[in-house]
Amino acid sequence: MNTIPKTLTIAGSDSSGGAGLQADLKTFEEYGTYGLTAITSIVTMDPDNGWSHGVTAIDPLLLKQQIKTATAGGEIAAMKTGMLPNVEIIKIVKETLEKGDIKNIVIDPVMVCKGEAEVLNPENADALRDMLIPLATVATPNLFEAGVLSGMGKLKGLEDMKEAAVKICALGAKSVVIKGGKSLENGDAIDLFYDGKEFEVFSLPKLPTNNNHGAGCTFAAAVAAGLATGLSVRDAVCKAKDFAYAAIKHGFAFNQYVGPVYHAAYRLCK
Ligand code: PXL
Repeated sequence: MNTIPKTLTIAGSDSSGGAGLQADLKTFEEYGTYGLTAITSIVTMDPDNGWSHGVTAIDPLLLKQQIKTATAGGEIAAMKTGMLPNVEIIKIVKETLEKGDIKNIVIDPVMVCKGEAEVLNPENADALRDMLIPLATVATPNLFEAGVLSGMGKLKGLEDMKEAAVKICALGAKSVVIKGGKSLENGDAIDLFYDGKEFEVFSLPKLPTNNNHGAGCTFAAAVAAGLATGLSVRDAVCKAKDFAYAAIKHGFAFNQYVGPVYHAAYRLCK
């Protein structure tokens, strides 16, 4: 029997390779899991226009067919969601997860691409909150997304993060990790984990680099892969923090506009 744990990402494609399902698949591989994908959207970046992003949603029927394909091989040990470009697609993901076959569900509530100020689609945030957060084994919002999901707006420090974490679990997520990353103005790169009962702060020194494109996707994918390999949620989050930290530390400049993380760094760059 094949005992290699399977991991599925339902996410957007980032042809520049740092974020999206490319980040997820590379991370799944690093953890020794067998990665599967269903593409929700294709993101392109234009070097002739200041790296402006274009997001093209996949036909919903095509997403359904991909999910059918990816789930046709038996048990999936863990899955994660990434960019979900519209409410119809969020609904398809909800219906997939409600079947109950996948036990470990990481909801990464992607609302913006780095460097793009606009929220992808305002009604998406409500649909993510109402349809997917209640199904999450663990939700992995960044600081901005946690502010939106909790209805608190801009989160300014650890106390705000704690309040937001409680509110996000009250929406139905079993646990949440808020990726403060380097977004808090003072101090270290702080991530806050809350399992519905207790808080745990994961803190590492901020790295002096802008080459961190894909860090959020990589972190969430690492949590999913950790769960797939049998770690507890808390231990999966702890290992994911180290995995993402190494990936950011060894990020590189792809061109003048973007610097992705290096997904193999945890294994290769010690
Ligand atoms: O980092 C957010 C993100 C998620 N998914 C895809 C992306 C991006 C940002 O560029 O392209 C596909």
